[in-house]
Amino acid sequence: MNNVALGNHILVEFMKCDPHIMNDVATIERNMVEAAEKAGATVINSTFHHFSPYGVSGVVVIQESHLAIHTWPEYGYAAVDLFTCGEMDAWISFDYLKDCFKSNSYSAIEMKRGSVNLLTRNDFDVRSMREQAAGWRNPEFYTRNVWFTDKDEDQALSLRFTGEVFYDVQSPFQRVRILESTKYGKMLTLDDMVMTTINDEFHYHEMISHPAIFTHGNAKNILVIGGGDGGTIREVLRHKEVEKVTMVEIDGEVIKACKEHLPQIAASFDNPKLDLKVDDGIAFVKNAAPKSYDVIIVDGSDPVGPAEGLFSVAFYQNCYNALKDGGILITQGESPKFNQKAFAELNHTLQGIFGKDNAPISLFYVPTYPTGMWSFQYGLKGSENPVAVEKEEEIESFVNAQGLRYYNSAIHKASFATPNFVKNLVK
Ligand code: SPD
Repeated sequence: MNNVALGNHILVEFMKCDPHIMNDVATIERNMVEAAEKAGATVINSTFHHFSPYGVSGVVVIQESHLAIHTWPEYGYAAVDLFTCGEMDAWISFDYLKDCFKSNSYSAIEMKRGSVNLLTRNDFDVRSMREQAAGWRNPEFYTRNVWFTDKDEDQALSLRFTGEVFYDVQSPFQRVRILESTKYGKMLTLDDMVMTTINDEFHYHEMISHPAIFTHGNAKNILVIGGGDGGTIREVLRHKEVEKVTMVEIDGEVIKACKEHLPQIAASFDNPKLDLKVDDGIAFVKNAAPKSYDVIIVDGSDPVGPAEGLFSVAFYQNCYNALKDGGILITQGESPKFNQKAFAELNHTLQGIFGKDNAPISLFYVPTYPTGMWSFQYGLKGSENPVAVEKEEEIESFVNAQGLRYYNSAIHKASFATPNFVKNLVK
């Protein structure tokens, strides 16, 4: 009896693996490609995807078939398929991955696939098929398809990234990474959330700084809470009237990562007007002298992990106290389309502290944040009204002199126009 098979399939259970590796899409992709190559396979393509907050799925297509993986980091588990044809010994890949994933318990079942005695062979014109196949030959380098996803339970934004990881450190507060997206260039991520990318950072950093400073008109003493990538202080320090900027960032790893890998954003850490403190911004504001700042900018991350306290009533009450009369607070306000609850609660907090009509919302567009629609929220400790600012010429000459790419005098006013659904959310 003929028991020749077309393929060999090893179904692997890797258990008790390192959970951090199981959640690291870049490392898993590299290990899977290496596992294929070590067994002598020719890699054609790899497609890997990270799911937030955890899990990785991916496949390496090889000339000899494929290697696939699905991980459950929370269980330290990976389900791996090693499907091969021809002479390739997939057990070499198995041994390699077992070590890479630090699996302390594993099992495997080997199956023959496509028993030739059960199949009927069709006759093709082999010559013309070979010619056709030659036209489809893979480029010299295999192609990579690795995705980073920022999402909640219902909605996501995915960016394809090159697979290169420039920085990856678990700080006492969060996982700090610099990855490289194919469309938006290098990017900073904190705990799987996109913070900023080289190609669209100016949307955020120009809009967190200039409208508030122009509205104030004479901001000399500015406090920045968070902002570790340096983009906000870069923009603030463009204003000549600013005499001092105190920046309080809780995580020194963010500053280090961005200085090393995003120098275009982290461009102003050497400015003599800057007083940089690596410290807890929440405690700093609590202990700040009353009425000391003209403008307070809260450039924090989302309301999970170290930034959670940046969304509390106590924190904004302390900011209010630390602002001079006529001072302006501006804070990263989340998205009315992605996390409506945090967005609306923050506005209610600001209305409660600064007054119902003193908590305007500015909307702007960030392509790399989920839904793209994002906000800054204000607290006005005085009668200044950002929409009533009549400084068109002054703003335009600043914009031209500084080569700004998002902010201008029309955007200044227009960003405070809110759609009806947003008005209803914060009623
Ligand atoms: N979901 C993204 C919220 C971004 C908050 N801060 C970004 C830091 C840019 N300086």
